[in-house]
Amino acid sequence: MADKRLLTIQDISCVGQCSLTVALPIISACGIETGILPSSVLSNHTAGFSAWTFFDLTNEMPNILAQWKKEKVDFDAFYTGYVSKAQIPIILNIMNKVARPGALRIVDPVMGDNGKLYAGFDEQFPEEMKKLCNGADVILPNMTEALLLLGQPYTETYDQTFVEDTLKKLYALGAKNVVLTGVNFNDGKLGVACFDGKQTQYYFTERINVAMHGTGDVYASSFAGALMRGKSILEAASIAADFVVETIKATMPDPDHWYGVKFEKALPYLIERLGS
Ligand code: PXL
Repeated sequence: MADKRLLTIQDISCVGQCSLTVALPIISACGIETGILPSSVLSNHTAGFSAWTFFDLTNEMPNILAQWKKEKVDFDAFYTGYVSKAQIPIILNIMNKVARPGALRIVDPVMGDNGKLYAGFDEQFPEEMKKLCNGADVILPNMTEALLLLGQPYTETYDQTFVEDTLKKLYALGAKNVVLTGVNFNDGKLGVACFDGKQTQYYFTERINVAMHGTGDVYASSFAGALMRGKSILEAASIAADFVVETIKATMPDPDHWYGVKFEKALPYLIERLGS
């Protein structure tokens, strides 16, 4: 039996500890072979740096697919992150063409945070992102992305009824499971809400009151790795939440480290949590 192989599709931000520079090491540390399809190359990410270079790799995607088809390359899972509007139909095609039977689709609808779209994404982007969510096995939006997908205004405060209503609407976009991240009821805890179309399950950790960049990518990567290691959705969601807390704690002593989290320091914790 061939070992599991995952393909992650997102940008290379050369510096900044997000997207592929986070996903590749984390999923590999989980013991899962990780192929990459870079969607673009940036000098650094777009949150906090004053400027960046951007090289679009959309045109290379069909060439890579054609070559993979020749080599009979295929995957047990796909995990998508930061991609552009024009790439979504191409990615849907790639996922259809190089999937092993039963391949999982894990979609992190990376679009924004704190109520705002990331620089470079336009108002039409969420409409296209819905197409990637439709048919996914798991989607992992934060509250900003959830409300962008639903065309609803952003809100900082909400209650359990609002969260569960949001989960139902996200599920109706055509994903089998919804993992809503960054859920907080202003009670000192931060967590995730998982919905499989029947029940909602929550997992909370302590809320550390610092905003750190790249934690969404660290979360989705460790979730994908744990899921591929055979954990259930709730287990993977919980392990990923605890891992993110460890990465934040590893970063906090160094206030100069503003652009990302020191996830490297917490990899032994993640490996330990996954067991043998
Ligand atoms: O972490 C999400 C992300 C990924 N890639 C790039 C980004 C961001 C968030 O700002 O700028 C290039």
